[in-house]
Amino acid sequence: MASKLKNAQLDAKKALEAVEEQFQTLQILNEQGEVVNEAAMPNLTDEQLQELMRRMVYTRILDQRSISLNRQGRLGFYAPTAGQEASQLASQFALETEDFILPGYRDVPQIVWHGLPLSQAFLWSRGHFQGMNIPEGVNVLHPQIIIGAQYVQTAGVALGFKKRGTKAVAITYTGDGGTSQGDFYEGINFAGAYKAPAIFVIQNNQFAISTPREKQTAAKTLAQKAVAAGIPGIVVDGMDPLAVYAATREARERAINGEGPTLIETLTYRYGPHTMAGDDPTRYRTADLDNEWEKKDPLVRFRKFLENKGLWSEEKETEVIEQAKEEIKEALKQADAAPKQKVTDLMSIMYEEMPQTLKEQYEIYKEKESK
Ligand SMILES: Cc1ncc(C[n+]2csc(CCOP(=O)(O)OP(=O)(O)O)c2C)c(N)n1
Ligand SMILES: [Mg+2]
Repeated sequence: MASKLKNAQLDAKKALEAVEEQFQTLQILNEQGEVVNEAAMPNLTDEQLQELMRRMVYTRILDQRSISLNRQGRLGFYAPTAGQEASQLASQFALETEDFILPGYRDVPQIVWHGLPLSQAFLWSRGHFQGMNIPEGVNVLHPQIIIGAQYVQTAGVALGFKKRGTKAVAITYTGDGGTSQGDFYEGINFAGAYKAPAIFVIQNNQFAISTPREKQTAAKTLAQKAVAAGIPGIVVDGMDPLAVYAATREARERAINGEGPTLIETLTYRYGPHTMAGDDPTRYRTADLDNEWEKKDPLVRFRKFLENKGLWSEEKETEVIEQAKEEIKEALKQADAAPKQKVTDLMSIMYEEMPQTLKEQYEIYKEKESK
């Protein structure tokens, strides 16, 4: 009896190892910008490849400007994005306009490239209600601060698409830390059970604030968590825009074809602090680790790849940088022109029909604000 149990334990361990071995990392472009996996190469035109690079360069500038604006007190909440451009932008690039993005707090670039005016992203950062007033036809929610909550909402949006027969997907993002939350499991499980057209992205940037990935879970990969939900999971090199694009595009096709959700783990790194609210990464990350990841930089490898094809140049890049700076300046001007937020604004947008208790307070504040 005892030995029988021992064998069963051995088998369970073997079964786990067999599962874990399946989760190899998909890479198409190596650190030198060379194609190492021709078979997985996505079908993108030269113009599309250039556009993806343009967006990555633009977003790196947006990150630098946002950090400095935050330091000047001209932006509020900001979670830096440098290092994560391939993971964020190549996954958004694989979507269609009708697809719906449910972002986390670091995922502002994806919703901006999906159509949210930059001035509104700035207003969201400032906590201004106009930042959350998403224009008609822009299929995004404002970024979620509660870790993992967007995973459950995504299952719901995707199920809505399915029930209405809408050929669109709902995509969401969380971090490595987010995969420890109950909402993460509830979201992928529910979407799996109902074959909802969802794409769940885990941006594994190796740290949840200061908690390293190894302390987060005993699982060898985060993508393997898909197995328990009965859905496909894949690990991709998150510093490789082509791998991220290919994996997301394939997930989208499966979802649209009624085959249900996919979980994608992108291996990536944030170069900056967790947020601009006082985090100091030198207290939990070594310079060696930073250097190791900076060598994998998505812009560097994609630039090399495009230059080799004669599709990118220094002049082109300078042009993009200048355009980004100009547009950021203009968007900031627009954000500055928004009316000062009043307490009555917050009350009046909260309810269609205001409760009596609030109505009384509303009148008090209206009176105060009129002075
Ligand atoms: C439910 C919940 N618990 C805790 C927090 C505080 N918090 C904010 S960010 C963060 C770490 C998240 O790390 P990860 O998911 O890896 O995302 P990253 O910031 O690295 O992109 C925590 C614990 C929160 N916002 N929500
Ligand atoms: Mg993280």
